[in-house]
Amino acid sequence: DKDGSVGDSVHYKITGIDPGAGIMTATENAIKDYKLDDWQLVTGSSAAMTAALKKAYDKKEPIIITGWNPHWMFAKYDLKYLKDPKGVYGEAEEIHTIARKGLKDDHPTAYKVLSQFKWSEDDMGAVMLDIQEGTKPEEAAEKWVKNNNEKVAEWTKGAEKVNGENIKLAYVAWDSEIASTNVIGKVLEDLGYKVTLTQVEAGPMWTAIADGSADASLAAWLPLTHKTYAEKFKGKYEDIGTSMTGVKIGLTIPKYMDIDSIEDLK
Ligand code: PBE
Repeated sequence: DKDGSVGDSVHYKITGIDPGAGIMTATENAIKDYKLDDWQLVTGSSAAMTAALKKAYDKKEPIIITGWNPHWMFAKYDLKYLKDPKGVYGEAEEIHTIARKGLKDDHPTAYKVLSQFKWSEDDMGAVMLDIQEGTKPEEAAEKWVKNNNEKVAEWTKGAEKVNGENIKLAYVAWDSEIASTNVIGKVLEDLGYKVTLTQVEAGPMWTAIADGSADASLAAWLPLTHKTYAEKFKGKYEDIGTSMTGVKIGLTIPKYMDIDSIEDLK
């Protein structure tokens, strides 16, 4: 008898994001591994998910979403991850910078900056929150770059200015990657590049790096989140840097819900 259960209260739905996201694959695996047979992962987008979260949160209604850190939602709302005793969502996840083959020879300055790019959850959080509060991504990036000269100087150390060469960065419309891609786009622009930011789905993003139609992406989450993509394109891209460590994905709920573990969804 499941009347009055958590499942009942959310209609056995987990509110997800774009289908290509690694967290969606991980959640399908969680549904299998934890035997959540009645449950359904609903596809959408990051924006639709955070809108659903806001709507539920404002009314103190239950909701289960696919969440990740860094993300502004943890600053804005009191949320918690559901415990994952089976480790379906992985452990020490990192954000990597991936580049097309040949980037180092073709654009040594961009390659250098991209491989030296490294920042903290707080850094990214500041940009994300600014965007969330209505600032245009490119303006939020410009502001952050202006206010963080020292950090930017570390990324651009040894990088020589260029003269209008084109660089194409591919990214997915995840709040975290909108922030990082705009910031690095601005830094490369300041060094003299003409930068194009191309927003695509996760699969096409990896494909673009592998076939060389984009130069780099700051949106590779490894070792687990994008494992399928990394394996599929093995040998066809270069992993050139780790921009952040200690990131995380998992099922996320408001703290006012009184469950603690994915096991509690059964
Ligand atoms: N995310 C944000 C992505 C990687 C960055 C966790 C939504 C994903 O699941 O693929």
